[in-house]
Amino acid sequence: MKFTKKLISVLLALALLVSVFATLSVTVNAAETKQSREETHIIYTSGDYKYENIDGNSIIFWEYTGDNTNLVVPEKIDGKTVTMLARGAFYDKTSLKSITLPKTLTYIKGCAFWGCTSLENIVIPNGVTTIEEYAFAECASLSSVTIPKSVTAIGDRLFFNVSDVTVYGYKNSEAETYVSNYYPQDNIKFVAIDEQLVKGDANGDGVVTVADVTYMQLYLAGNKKDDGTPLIDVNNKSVLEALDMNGDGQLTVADVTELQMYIAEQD
Ligand SMILES: [Ca+2]
Ligand SMILES: [Ca+2]
Repeated sequence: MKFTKKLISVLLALALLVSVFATLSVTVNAAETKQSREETHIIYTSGDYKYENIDGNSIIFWEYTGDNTNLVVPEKIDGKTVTMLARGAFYDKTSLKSITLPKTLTYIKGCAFWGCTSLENIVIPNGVTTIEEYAFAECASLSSVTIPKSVTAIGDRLFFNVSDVTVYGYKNSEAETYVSNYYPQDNIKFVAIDEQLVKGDANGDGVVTVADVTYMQLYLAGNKKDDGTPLIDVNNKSVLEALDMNGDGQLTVADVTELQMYIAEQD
């Protein structure tokens, strides 16, 4: 009885050790993972693409087997929508210099671009929610990554063994938080993308409505914000451009009229 108990505890300890080791090797060696993962998944081939069929409509982009330098990943393969990049999908694609990812993408698994040593920049499409750990590890030439607001989860050590990367993203986004907490700090920086101003959106709420007409009229009447500054900062070039409806370089009552006409046309 005692012996059995001891044996069980030894076995448990061994199992724990094995599982810890397995986790480590998954994280560190994407190539090994790739071989073992195909055994438990049914993978289809379409030209240079391999994919896993999830539900008959959506697919996981499993692997790219070509060697293009510039690649556009399609939104659909064999009529099915690409929604996810598999673990190590572009592992060691050393010839890949640029890649355009489909707008349909929502999830990027770990180590997706591990070892893409020629890849210089990448734009993550709006709609992606998660980028898992080590996605850009060992991407020696990578200089910029654009991360949209839709990304709300980013895994550990995205830029493992990569230096001098600029992450372009939005203020107060997960990308900004991630970069500010990143270690080591010296090789990664965050640059905020200017919010695109909507034509005619005087009050800056993202939509153009009659409220913007009123706001512009209040501005022209000399109303100020609580802090004493004008309601509209016409010294900000992009603000002026967005609100100068007739394009004469000034903000006047003529622009209010144009805005009213513009809104009437939209309805
Ligand atoms: Ca508005
Ligand atoms: Ca004007």
